[in-house]
Amino acid sequence: MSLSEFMNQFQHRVEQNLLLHLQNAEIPEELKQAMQYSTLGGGKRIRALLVYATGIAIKANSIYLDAIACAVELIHAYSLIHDDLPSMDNADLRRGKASCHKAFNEATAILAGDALQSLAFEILSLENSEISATQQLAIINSLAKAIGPTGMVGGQILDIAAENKTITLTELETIHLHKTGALITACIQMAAIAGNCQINVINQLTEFAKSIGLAFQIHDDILDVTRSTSELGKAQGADKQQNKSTYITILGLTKAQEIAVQIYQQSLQFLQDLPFDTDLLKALATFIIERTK
Ligand code: GRG
Repeated sequence: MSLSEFMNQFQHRVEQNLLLHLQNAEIPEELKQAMQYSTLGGGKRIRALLVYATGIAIKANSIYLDAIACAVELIHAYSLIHDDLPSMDNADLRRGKASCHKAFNEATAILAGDALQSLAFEILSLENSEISATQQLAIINSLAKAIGPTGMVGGQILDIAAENKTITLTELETIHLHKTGALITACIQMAAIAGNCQINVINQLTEFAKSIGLAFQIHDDILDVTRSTSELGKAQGADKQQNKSTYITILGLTKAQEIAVQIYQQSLQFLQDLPFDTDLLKALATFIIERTK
């Protein structure tokens, strides 16, 4: 399967599953509208694609992969809603349309984010005959850890604290690894757990994920200065406006681009000795550092 066939097929698949979860639940109308608005019909679905690409590589059961793919996209949508809030990045535009608090209001946006987060865990914890309860628990633990105080939310507070300050490259790497990398890493780890991988394989995939998660965020910072608002579907130059340190402000654009490529190449090394076909994962990694939005 080519990368574009894979992407089309599985972007559609996660979209359909998200729609089912959001349509069928009994949710108060205003909240449901806000949750659907921020989750459906937008986004590259990279996190879900990483789940499926890992699952395909290790031949994991696809029914539970659907639950994991939905969960990571719900968590991602929640993080974007909260990231855009006036008290955070104060962004008016997301995925080419008004951010959630602009389209609805701040209280609804906060609650929609909260509700998406809970829904993700509800879906992961639904009884499923295709997976053992022990695996399910490990998967839920992996996600909870990745997005909580020692993961994404921890990274977000470090990111806020670093505004208007000059920070070191190591400090910036720590922010990226937590704020963005932890969820990306969990996508791959959860699929690996669902596929009953041995610990050494999970560790190897985790190293790949950490590297590609870091390359993803460096490339995101590069796009912020090299692409237009209409190309990105979100405000261009947002990092500069908020006086944030990035790989570009610390090292300059050319060096930042070189480092993103180096980290991407390192990530591929971690796939080298794995005893299964990792072509889709490699192709997705390439997409991550070549994407234009
Ligand atoms: C307020 C409780 C509370 C938590 C907030 C906001 C937050 C926690 C964490 C933010 C983490 C965050 C938003 C990271 C963003 C990383 C990033 C580059 C997002 C863009 O991802 P893409 O390009 O987006 O995959 P699409 O739109 O394609 O899905």
